[in-house]
Amino acid sequence: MVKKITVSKIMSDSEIASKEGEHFDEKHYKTIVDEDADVYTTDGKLLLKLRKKVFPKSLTDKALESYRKVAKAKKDNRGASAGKLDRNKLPTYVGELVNKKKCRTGFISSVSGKKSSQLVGNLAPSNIIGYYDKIDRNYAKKNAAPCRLTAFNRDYPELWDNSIDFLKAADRQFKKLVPEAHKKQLKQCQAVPDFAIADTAFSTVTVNYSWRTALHKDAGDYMDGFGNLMVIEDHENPNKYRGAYTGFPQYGVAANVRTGDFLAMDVHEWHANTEFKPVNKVKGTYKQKDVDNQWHYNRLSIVCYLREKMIRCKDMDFSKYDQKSHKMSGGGYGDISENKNIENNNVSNVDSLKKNIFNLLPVEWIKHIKTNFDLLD
Ligand SMILES: O=C(O)CCC(=O)C(=O)O
Ligand SMILES: [Fe+2]
Repeated sequence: MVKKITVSKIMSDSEIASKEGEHFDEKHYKTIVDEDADVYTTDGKLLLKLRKKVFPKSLTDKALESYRKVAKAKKDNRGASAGKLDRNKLPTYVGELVNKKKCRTGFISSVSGKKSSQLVGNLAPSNIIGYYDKIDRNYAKKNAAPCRLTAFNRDYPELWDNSIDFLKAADRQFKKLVPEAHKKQLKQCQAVPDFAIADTAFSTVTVNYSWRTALHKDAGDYMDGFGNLMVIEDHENPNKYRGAYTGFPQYGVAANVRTGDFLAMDVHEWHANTEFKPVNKVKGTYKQKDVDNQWHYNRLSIVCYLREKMIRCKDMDFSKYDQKSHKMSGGGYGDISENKNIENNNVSNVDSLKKNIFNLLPVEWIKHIKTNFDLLD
């Protein structure tokens, strides 16, 4: 019999909502789940199911090889989950801040000196792969299809393909543990088969590397579905950790998800990670900023879900859109200048020279080049 735990609210809805973007440390939590268990709220709602060691190493290794690099690229659009604005976490192209909010801000570009039309938040080593349900901003004026590949799938199809068995295994856990939600999500997902991940109930995957999320609820995913989280500790990175539990602070309960484990979780409840606790001194060459922001630990986390607006592309005739626009994606996945440390021992001298030159360019230029020209990988 799997252990059953019942939890009640220790904070009111308005109290927890006021803490959006803030961190909750391990000491906040009364219960840390670290064994097979099902956790329900007192009103009978499923909060999480944890299952330890359900994925074999052969599958987690494949996913790790596929996602390690893309997960490390930093993005400025993770909103509240990236935490309260912190200068040391903002991209270098952000100059003076305009109309600053708790987790997002407008800004004057330090490159062009002009006010940007975008809002930014703290950088986070967190990226979206698989399929997406919004037009890429860069193609907005070009009659592009609303559903599309992400840049990772466009640029690294072989890495993507190599991870499908892992995603299928995640889908089997989802089906087994939360069958009703899986059934609904599978039907909705497979209604748009071009943008479904194989025969699973997922369209999209978020991959995070050494990232401690601040208090947030996930957005943009199918409301009647359920969240699926896996962790893989990167054996090529010696910076081991304890902690970084996935917690529901309103209920005082968190789960220790480690390599091979599966967590079914209600991502529409407030959640956040506890602090990373180092096991050893920092090993390897990292920029001070990476260590300051704790982006050096070996925790890869993977969230699988269905984008809720993908259904708009059911039976869509893509011929009315610009040719192949649904197979395009702009932006690339990397903020290259933030990722000089991405190890790539196989690049030739010319490639590494090219990379070094590009790394000297302002980030906005790199983004522009990556978006509009097929020059960079
Ligand atoms: O890594 C984790 O434990 C949580 C990740 C998460 O909540 C997210 O990516 O939205
Ligand atoms: Fe989340």
